[in-house]
Amino acid sequence: MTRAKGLGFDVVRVAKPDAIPLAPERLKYWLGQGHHGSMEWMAETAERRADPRTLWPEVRSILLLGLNYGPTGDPLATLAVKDRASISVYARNRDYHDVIKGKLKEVAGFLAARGGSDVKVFVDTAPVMEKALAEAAGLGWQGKHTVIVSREFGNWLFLGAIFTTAELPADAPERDHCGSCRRCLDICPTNAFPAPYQLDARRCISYLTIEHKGHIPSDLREGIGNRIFGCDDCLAVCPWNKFAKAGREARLMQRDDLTALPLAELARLDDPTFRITFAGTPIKRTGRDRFIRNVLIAIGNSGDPGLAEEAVRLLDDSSPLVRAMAVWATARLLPSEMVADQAERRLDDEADPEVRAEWARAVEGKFLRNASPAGEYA
Ligand code: B12
Ligand code: SF4
Ligand code: SF4
Repeated sequence: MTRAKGLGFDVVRVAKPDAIPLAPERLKYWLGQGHHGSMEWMAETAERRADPRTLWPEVRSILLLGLNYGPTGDPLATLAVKDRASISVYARNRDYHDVIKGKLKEVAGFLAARGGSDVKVFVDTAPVMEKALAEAAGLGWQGKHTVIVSREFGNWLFLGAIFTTAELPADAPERDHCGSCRRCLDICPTNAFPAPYQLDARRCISYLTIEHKGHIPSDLREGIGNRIFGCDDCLAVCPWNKFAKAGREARLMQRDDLTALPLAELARLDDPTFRITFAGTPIKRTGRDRFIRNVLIAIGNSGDPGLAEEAVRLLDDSSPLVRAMAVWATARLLPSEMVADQAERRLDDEADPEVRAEWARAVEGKFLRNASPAGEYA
């Protein structure tokens, strides 16, 4: 434990592999509702994910480690600056997977050498229900927004797990301290919680802007605002953050140059400049096209006609994902006769059916009235 803390982990606790008896049923229910959306890997790995002993039959104890990444300022401050991009706190510097994996390997190596046990390390890289196990180990409890809340660090903990064949004494589980609070549920801009403790990922901005590879359903675009990568709203409003401290891992501290980037600048990134700008961060993994799709949604939500020229320029992008959102953003910012003119110039050459459908709705003025049918790409 001392070793883990010396390496920068803020909390380390132990759970037994049989400590999450309710998890299999709850995971099954979540998948059954389709709440995982297009994250098929969640369904494919369900059996191993539901029970650590299926993933590794020899496991006897699981160390759950938390690394505090508490922000220094108000994480929601950029939401009000409409011509700037809001990037989630967790993505404002190095990819946490890389940072935590290295540290986990060091702790695991130490454990293995000291006790002669076998070990395996996991941070979001294997089918492990990290949150349920962390609650069982007493790191915190799964709040109504489903994320682990700690009485010491609030919402801002990354989780990692070390499986070991060593028999270690288990820690006591944490109990739920949400009480009658429902701040996280009420703040969600896209209504992603069908009930407390349940998240429909298909409506979550984090899923839509990071995991989802296709077009973003039109009824959810407005709620995204200027959040171009991830979302922190439900985390940031939790009253338990009053006990949070700023994170001390330098590689995870926010880079000021990534905190409020101008949308106009981001809209101009081509593939090489995108890769250079976001090298080493989690953002790089989405690829340029999905990223520009998100930036165009923010442009469409900016209400700033000065940004219309960026959207118009991207109407001729080689990616249909980008063209479709350029149509939407253009239709939100330009008067209808100008939208019709842009459509007329391009429709003859537009072969992609989804971009054509987007044009059809734009010309009908549906986006302006925000009356397009829900979830046409869902
Ligand atoms: C898939 C995934 C996502 C998906 C789905 C999120 C979700 N809630 O499941 C998406 C892309 C939306 C996502 C978003 C985010 N994620 Co994510 N994600 C994961 C991942 C890979 C798996 C989570 C999982 O198993 N989901 C399946 C469902 C079934 O799990 P669940 O919601 O926990 O289900 C429980 C509850 O529903 C509960 N339950 C159900 N009914 C009831 C009833 C009652 C009464 C009670 C008490 C409980 C209860 O029981 C279920 C089982 O425990 C984990 C890493 C990992 N391997 O664990 C990271 C992880 C959860 N993500 C993380 C983070 C940081 C985020 C974001 C904050 C990123 C961002 N800023 O954009 C957001 C937060 C959004 C949110 N409110 O959850 C961290 C959370 C750390 C923490 N402190 O908890 C993790 C653990 C990664 C890590 N290693 O640090 N994520
Ligand atoms: S991360 Fe944002 S969109 Fe997702 S559930 Fe939380 S508040 Fe809603
Ligand atoms: S905001 Fe309130 S309901 Fe949500 S996790 Fe925090 S304490 Fe629980």
